[in-house]
Amino acid sequence: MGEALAQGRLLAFTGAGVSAESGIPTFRGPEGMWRNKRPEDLASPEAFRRDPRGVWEWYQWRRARVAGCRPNEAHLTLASWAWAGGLRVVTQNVDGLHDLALENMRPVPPGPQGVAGSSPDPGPGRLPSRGAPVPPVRLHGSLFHTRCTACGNEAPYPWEEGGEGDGPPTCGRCGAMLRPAVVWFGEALSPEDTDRAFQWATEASVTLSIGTSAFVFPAAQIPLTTLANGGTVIEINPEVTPLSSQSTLHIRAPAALAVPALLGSPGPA
Ligand code: BJW
Ligand code: ZN
Repeated sequence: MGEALAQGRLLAFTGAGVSAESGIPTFRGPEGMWRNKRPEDLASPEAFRRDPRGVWEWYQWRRARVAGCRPNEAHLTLASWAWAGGLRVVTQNVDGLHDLALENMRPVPPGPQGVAGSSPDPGPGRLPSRGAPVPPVRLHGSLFHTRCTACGNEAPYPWEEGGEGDGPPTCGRCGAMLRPAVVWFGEALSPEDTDRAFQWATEASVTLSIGTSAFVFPAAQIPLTTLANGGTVIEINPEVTPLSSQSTLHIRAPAALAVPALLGSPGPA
C-alpha cells in the first residue's frame, strides 16, 4: 500500500456506503432510499418529465438531509492521503462529502517563507502537503448544483431552509425549468469525467472499492479495469456484491472503521 501511495497510484472508488456512517441512507437494501419505489421512478429523465415537482421534492428532502451531515473517518482518512500522498478519488456519490473532507483536511499554510523550523505544528492528521490534490471525480454529478433543462447552464444550488414545496426553480438565463445536476438512468455520464476515472483506474496499482453495490454501469467497471490492467482491488463492504468474488481481498466491515485501519494516517512528510 505504501508503495502505491508513494507513486500516487492508489485509487479510492466510492459509493453510498462510504457516507452511511455520516447518516446518509444508501439507495438499495432494507433501509435504502428506494425501499418502496422503483429507482427509475425517481432517478430517470422520464420520471422528471412526468412529475417534476415530485422528483424535485425528493431531491429537496435529500439536500436537507445531507446538509446536516459531516464527513466521517473514511472520508477524512482518504482526504488526508489525497493531500499528503497523492491518493485519487472517484465517487458515485452526489453528497459532496469527499470535497468537504478535503477542505477539512487542508494542511495549515507554512510559516514565514523559508525560515527553517518556523512551520507551525499542523496538528493531528494534518500534514504538510505535497501540493493541492486533484479534486474527486463525481461520476454521477452533484446534489448541490442544478442544470437548465433548456440551455444546459449549470450553477451551484446551495441548500436553504424553506421552499421545499415550491417545485423546481427556473433558469436565471432563459427562464426554463431547472433540474438537479445529477446523472439519471439512461443518461450519459460526462465524457471528461468518465475518461479521467478510467485513466486513473488503469494507472492504479491498488483500487479500494468502498461502499458500493457495484451494480450500476459504467461505474462498476472501474475496479474491473484496475484488475484487467494487473492491479489489485480491495473491496470494503459489510455485504457481498457482484465484485466480491473478483476482488483480490474483501474486507467485510463498515468503511469508517476499515478505511482508517487499512490506511492509517500519513506519517510526517
Ligand atoms: C457500506 C456501509 C458502510 C452500507 N460501509 N459499505 C443492464 C445491464 C447493464 C447496464 C444496464 C442494464 N440496463 C440499464 C443499464 C445501464 C444503467 C445501469 O447500470 N443499470 C443498472 C441498474 C443495471 N446505467 C445507466 O443508465 C448509466 N448511464 C448509461 O449507461 O448511459 C449510457 C448512455 C450512453 C450514451 C448516451 C446515453 C446513454 C447512468 C447511471 C446513473 C446512476 N444514477 C444514480 C442516481 C444519481 C443521482 C442521485 O443520487 O439521485 O446513481 S442511481 C444510484 O446508484 C446512484 C448511485 O451513485 C448508484 C450506485 O449506487 P451505490 O453507490 O452503489 O449505492 P447502493 O445503495 O447500491 O449500495 C451501497 C453499498 O454500501 C451496499 O453494497 C452496502 O452493503 C454498502 N454499505 N453501509 C461500507 N457503513
Ligand atoms: Zn436556461
